[in-house]
Amino acid sequence: MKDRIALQLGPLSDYLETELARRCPVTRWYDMDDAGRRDWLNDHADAVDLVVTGGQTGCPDDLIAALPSLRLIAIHGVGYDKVNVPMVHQRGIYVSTTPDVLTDDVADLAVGLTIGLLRGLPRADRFVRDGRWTGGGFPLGRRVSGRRFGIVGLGRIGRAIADRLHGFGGVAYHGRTAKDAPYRFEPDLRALAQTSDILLLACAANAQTYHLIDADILGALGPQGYLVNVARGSVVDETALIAALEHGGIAGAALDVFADEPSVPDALISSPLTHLTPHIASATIETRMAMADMVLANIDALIAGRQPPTALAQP
Ligand code: 8YV
Repeated sequence: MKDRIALQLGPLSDYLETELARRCPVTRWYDMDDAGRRDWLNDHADAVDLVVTGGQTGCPDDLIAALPSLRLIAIHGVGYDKVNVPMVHQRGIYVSTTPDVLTDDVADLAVGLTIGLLRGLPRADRFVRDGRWTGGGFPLGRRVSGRRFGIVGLGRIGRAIADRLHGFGGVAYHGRTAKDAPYRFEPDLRALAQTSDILLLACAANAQTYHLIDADILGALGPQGYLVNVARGSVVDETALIAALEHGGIAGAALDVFADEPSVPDALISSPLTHLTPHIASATIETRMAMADMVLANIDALIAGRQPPTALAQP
């Protein structure tokens, strides 16, 4: 039987890389240039039955098409927006993700970003470090408790955010359907934005949610409203967001995800109204270990000829 080769599309933790290498030969796709990739595929394409990738990296269609023996795309993450799932499923290829284990961390970061944004924590920290405290007090922030929180997408992560923010104030949510949850469902996103002080994005990225938050929704959120995004950059029209921040259309935005990671528009970096983090919502030692173990469990199942345990359902 031919050797299985795993194609690794982006950097992974040392632990996951070590464990992966114990199971099969691994090739780092992201270390090769275009010519190197072409040559490598000429010699090895047929031997690749596994792709390991991150949620924000996914796997491009042309690479999938170039791998005739591919059997599993193991995503180290919960988002599968960068994988053409219908195309992959049509070929009987599994796509696995790492659900549940990252839910709490992502929800924790959403709350942290909310507090950081309204209370100005990044700037307050810099204020102390720069020795400016002796020259006077730090400007007042805005209160978090008692606010109206609007959550877009009440899936696992949205629900965990809602359960945490319920301790701070009123929670309402928008999604395709009402969920069995003790929070007010708002079928109209514009109305949710209008009646929320803080709009938090926790929906999946797909064609329906692409630029869901546009100039109109930001206008409904209004000059006193804040946006928090731990979903995907594609959910927000970044140009409209920048315009809203520049013209006082909204009060501020906390963003863990961006349209074109890892590049972040200068206008967001230089804005005094933003709180930015580098896509770290699931990035804790504990969660990344659990995510790695879940990726390995899916690979082990494939090797043993079983269905990967957290494979997306095939039609
Ligand atoms: C990770 C993510 O940062 O779960 C996702 O979809 O985007 C994040 O948890 C990423 O997948 C790390 O590889």
